[in-house]
Amino acid sequence: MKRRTFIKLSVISAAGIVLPLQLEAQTDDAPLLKPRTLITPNEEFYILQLDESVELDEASWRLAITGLVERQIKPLTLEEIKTMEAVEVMRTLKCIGDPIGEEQMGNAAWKGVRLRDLIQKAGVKENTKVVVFQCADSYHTAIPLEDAMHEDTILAYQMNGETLPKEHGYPVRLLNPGHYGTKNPKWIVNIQLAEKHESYWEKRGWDPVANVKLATVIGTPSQEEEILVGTDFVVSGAAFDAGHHGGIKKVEVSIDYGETWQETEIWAKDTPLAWVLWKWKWQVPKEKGPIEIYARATTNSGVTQEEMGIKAKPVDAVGYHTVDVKIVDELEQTN
Ligand SMILES: Nc1nc2c(c(=O)[nH]1)N[C@H]1C(S)=C(S)[C@@H](COP(=O)(O)O)O[C@H]1N2
Ligand SMILES: [Mo]
Repeated sequence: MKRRTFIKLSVISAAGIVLPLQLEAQTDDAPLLKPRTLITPNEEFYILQLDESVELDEASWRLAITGLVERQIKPLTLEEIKTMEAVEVMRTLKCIGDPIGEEQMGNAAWKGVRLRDLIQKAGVKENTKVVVFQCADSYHTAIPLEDAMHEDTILAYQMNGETLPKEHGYPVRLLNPGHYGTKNPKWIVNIQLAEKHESYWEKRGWDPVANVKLATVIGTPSQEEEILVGTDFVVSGAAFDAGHHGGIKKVEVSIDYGETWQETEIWAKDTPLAWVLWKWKWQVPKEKGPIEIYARATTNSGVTQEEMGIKAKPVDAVGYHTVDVKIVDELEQTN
């Protein structure tokens, strides 16, 4: 089996402590797992946006910092931003609006600058409460000033070692730790300091805070998959708490409706701001029939996911992800 190597990153957690890195994303089951790598390749990273991707070109693009600033500064070019101190982080992005288990979620290594370094160029007037991002596709969203000034809040121009792809916000997008995709705007053209702002999705009933909720997703098997009796099957997936509960401590699986739980192996992890990947070798029963697989995570702060799910709006769905499979004595090749 091919061994995979990953970029070494120096990562600082949401709490500001430097974390020991564990980048042992190597496994013999790799082709059977989903997700199959700690870092999602750019081509496989989910895309979610109001409309088509915006095509911006470096020559004419500028980043303006306006509103309650202390000094009017000339809008910045990408070149100028790239001369600033760069930071590299690993971050998982997740959409707020997905049903349990159909998570639009991906993990990448990003490079960029700290947002606060940019904001400080213009200075912050005392009455500033929020930082508003105006984007080239007419999307707009605001985050509290405190979050904007956090050292982990990054304006990224690179993704997995490549120039930030058009689909993911070229030339710059925000990475706002602990928050759903809605608070990670792409194609930013204007950063505005303000007293208040009602963002695009808030106007449509979505949670203005958008803190990521603890969630576990089962990647393999898939819904309604047929599995052969008496074989070994690798159940796998991801879990993520975006650092809100100190990261994921363990992930468990149940095949008896939550009566008993089996601890899985966490085979890849990094910072609490990135997902953990888990797998569990299941000895499939010898009898045919339907089976429901449950998965749940427990965090380092001792929180365990609960069974009850709630539907999307105004916050993301929470609860177990469950997958129904059929144990069969013969695998049909035809469907
Ligand atoms: N400019 C802009 N930024 C945006 C959006 C958008 O529609 N326009 N969608 C947001 C949503 S809802 C999500 S989940 C993430 C998805 O980021 P990705 O497409 O890079 O995965 O982008 C966010 N940033
Ligand atoms: Mo989203």
